[in-house]
Amino acid sequence: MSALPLVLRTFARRAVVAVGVALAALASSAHVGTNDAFFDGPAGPYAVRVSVRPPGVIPGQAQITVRVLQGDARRVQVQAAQWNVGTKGAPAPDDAAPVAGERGLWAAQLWLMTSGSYMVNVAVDGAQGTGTATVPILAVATARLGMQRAMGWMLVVLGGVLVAGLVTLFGAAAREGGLPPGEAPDRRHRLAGRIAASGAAAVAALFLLGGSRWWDAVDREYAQGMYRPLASRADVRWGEGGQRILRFVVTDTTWMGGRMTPLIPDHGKLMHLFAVRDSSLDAFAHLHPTRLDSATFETAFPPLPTGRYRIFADVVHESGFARTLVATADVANGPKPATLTGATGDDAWLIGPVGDASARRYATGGGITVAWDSTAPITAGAETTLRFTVRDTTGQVAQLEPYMGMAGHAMVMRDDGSVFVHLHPMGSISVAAQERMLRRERGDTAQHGERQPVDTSTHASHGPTAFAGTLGFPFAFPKPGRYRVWVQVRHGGAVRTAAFDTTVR
Ligand SMILES: [Cu+2]
Repeated sequence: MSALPLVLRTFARRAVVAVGVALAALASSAHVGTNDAFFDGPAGPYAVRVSVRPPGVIPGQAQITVRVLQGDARRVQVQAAQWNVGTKGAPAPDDAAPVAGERGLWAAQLWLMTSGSYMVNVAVDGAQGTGTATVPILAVATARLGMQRAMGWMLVVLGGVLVAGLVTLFGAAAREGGLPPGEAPDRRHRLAGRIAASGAAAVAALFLLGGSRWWDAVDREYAQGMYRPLASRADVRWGEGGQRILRFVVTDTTWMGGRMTPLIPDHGKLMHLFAVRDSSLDAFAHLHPTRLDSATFETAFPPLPTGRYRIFADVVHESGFARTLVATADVANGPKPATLTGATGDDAWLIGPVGDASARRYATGGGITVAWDSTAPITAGAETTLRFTVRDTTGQVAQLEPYMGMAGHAMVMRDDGSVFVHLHPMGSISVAAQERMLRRERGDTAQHGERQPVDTSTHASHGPTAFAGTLGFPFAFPKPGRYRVWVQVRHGGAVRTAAFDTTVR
């Protein structure tokens, strides 16, 4: 009989331990610190703004809002399809519900059953006909739900009552089952009752033990499937000819394990790497390393001052999975930076005091200024548009050239590095992921993008050749704190970088 209390005690202890971690969220997700997806663009004849907040636990429900900015929508439908299954294999679309009192705003929830890369199809139907937008999202488990203390104890008590009832039942049945009513059990019957009760207790104990093992196994499997940033490292060394070289290596074993699909270029580059001087945030570079082998990337390191740098490297897998790799690099023995800002090709950097990041208008040098137009206070979790106006030497709104196919790029970082997101006017989604998904929908099932010629058609060579100097980036800051936002545009052939500080409440 001693096995039973023991099992009950371990079960109770486990339930109480589980309580301690009410919701142990990981610090990091696919972008760093947030996994929300924003898309601003066309759905056929309609202009829509789609936001998708994937669940932190899988299976879970993604929260979707669709704002029809232009056009008269009567019906909005949403559908989530896994990247490798496509729309054909996906569940039927769900109707989004119009949000009361909000014109053109629709909301829906979609179940995501397994982790991975999904496309969310948003179909709009109305006065202008029908149109669809495809938004790539990532479903990754970043949190683990614990049991509430009261619930744990309630289950322990209920389980105890059940086991006690079972033991009593078997004991009574063996002791008194064969006796005529009113007759007291003799020694033999009492012994039989005790044996039956012990047997029942032993069986119950085995069941509890098995259940506990199963529970642990499921929990372990979930924990293993949780998203975690891949281990990477970076260093800066002197190369030949006095040029500093940044090397970025993905050291995680899963990277080489063959479980991931190959990388595809985004904006024509396999990797977009950002280096930010730690804590002071006063030196910034946006670089594009080339790949030496499957796990090693290298690029020339610009003349930034010495110090410790946080490195964020964006890559996109063929599955549409866009991830940010994180590392730190110590830069020693640097030259005294000759210029405070510079660019070669698509790479650009900025050192501290070019402009005043605490002001609403930033002078990037060369007479080009960038102003942050929105003045309303920003709250964590609230969807917003970061609006900027670029002006040229004459004070007029500048005409911008495409910078890697886009009117502009914005990088948002919390001062402690716990949030880092790379945005475009079309949102936070990866264009490469979106294009790959649309192409797969059309029946292009090439699985090994790596062995295909590198796809440089990715809107870098076609698409608009000029943009107005007014930019809007849809975003929601995931948590309060102090942030720095870098905005990059191309004007007169040169990449210009502006920096802004902001506090999110
Ligand atoms: Cu880039």
